[in-house]
Amino acid sequence: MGFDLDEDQKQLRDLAHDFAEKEIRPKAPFHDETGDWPKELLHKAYDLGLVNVHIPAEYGGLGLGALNGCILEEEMGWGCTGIATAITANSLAQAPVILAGSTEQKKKWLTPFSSEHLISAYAVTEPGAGSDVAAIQTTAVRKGDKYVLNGQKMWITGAGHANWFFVLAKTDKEAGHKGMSAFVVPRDVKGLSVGKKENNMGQRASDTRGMAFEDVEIDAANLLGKEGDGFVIAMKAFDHTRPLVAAAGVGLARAAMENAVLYAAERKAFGRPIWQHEGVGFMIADMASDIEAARLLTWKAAHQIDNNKRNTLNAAYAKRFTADMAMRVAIDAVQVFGGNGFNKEYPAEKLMRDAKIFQIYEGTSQIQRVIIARELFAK
Ligand code: CS8
Ligand code: FAD
Repeated sequence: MGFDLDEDQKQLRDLAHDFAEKEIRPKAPFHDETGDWPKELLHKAYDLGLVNVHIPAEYGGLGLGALNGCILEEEMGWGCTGIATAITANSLAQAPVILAGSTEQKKKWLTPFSSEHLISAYAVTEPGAGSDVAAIQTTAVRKGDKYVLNGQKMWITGAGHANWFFVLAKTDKEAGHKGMSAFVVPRDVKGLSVGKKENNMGQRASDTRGMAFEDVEIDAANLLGKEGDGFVIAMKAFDHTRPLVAAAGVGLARAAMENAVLYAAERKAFGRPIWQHEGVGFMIADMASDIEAARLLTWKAAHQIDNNKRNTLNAAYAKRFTADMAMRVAIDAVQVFGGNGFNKEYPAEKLMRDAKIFQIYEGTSQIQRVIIARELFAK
């Protein structure tokens, strides 16, 4: 077992870091202020090969694997997690196709990403059901060689720009999670509407919207796996994407800590730099050690994917620990900055607003604990 990155991984990290420093960071305040979609940055990231890296090589991707994806994601998250989420959300919608799609489906839905800048979005959550995925109400009814979808989705990242959606719907309303099926829904189908961009607290560069399906007809060939497989496909996708989300949280926490270190070395109180007051120095020592721990948990969860091991427990460890850690570190960074921490001219307040969503999306911190407890007691 080694903890050092190999030369290829270092190059990947440096490429992503350079992009985050020179391209993402300078534009982040503008996108935070306006909520504008960072289209230009997405295109640049695409041209540099920083997007869709996990698509297998036989379907036109780089097939870089989960650990490499996390290395890349941490740097982008260090740049700005709103922009990083906008850039990376494709991977969440693509994961079910990679995991459960037939060869034909993978060719059809994944290969085009290699020649065009496309967006895909993952549509599971509904106005009435987020944590409780089995309680969604959207239905898909088979009619000949079509399915007809009716229902609503909420909080769908990238929905305003997506070319296609992964959609979870009920094909049997009486069968609980066993009555759920997974579909790919192209954007340009009749009856599909996408709402306004939500005005969120943080990660404001990212696009989140509600959606509605009114008698939306899609080809039956767009069903992933079999009828009834949808819930497990969605869960397996989370196992693959939660480490990625955790990696972005590590990047955010690192940015908050770096800012806190610089400020605490510069700012004086009672005749010395504030870091030399134990109350401040210890806060920063906790930040540094928690970030290190979060990265190791994240890399382990990703390493398990790359080694074909079930990682449900470790993905939940990584997501829970990192989300709570990033929030705590960002709050403490505001504290280190004192009054300046509360002011928009300084970096800490944005990091604190951006951090909060890590405890909510991709399964809340409470849901990660539910998963951890169930996995432990199942043993
Ligand atoms: O409902 C589950 C859950 O995970 N809830 C959280 C929902 C969530 O995470 N939503 C996120 C939406 S997407 C988002 O926010 C994107 S943000 C943008 C970021 C982009 C960056 C890339 C639950 C609470 C864990 C479980 O629900 P239950 O209804 O209690 O189901 P269970 O009884 O646990 O399980 C039912 C069956 O499914 C099987 N299962 C469960 N998990 C797994 C995994 N792998 C394989 N199979 C799984 N992980 C389980 O074994 C049960 O099988 P049975 O054979 O039926 O007994
Ligand atoms: P609820 O499920 O109503 O939960 C409310 C509170 O109750 C939470 O604190 C929760 O932890 C707690 N709670 C619920 N059940 C339990 C329990 N069993 N034990 C303990 N506590 C519990 N979804 C998508 O499908 N695709 C996306 O791309 C996407 N992107 C998002 C982007 C943003 C910016 C946001 C805000 C959300 C996004 N989501 C997306 C939805 C997100 O995954 C859900 O908001 C999240 O899973 C929580 O669901 P909910 O909002 O319905 O809260």
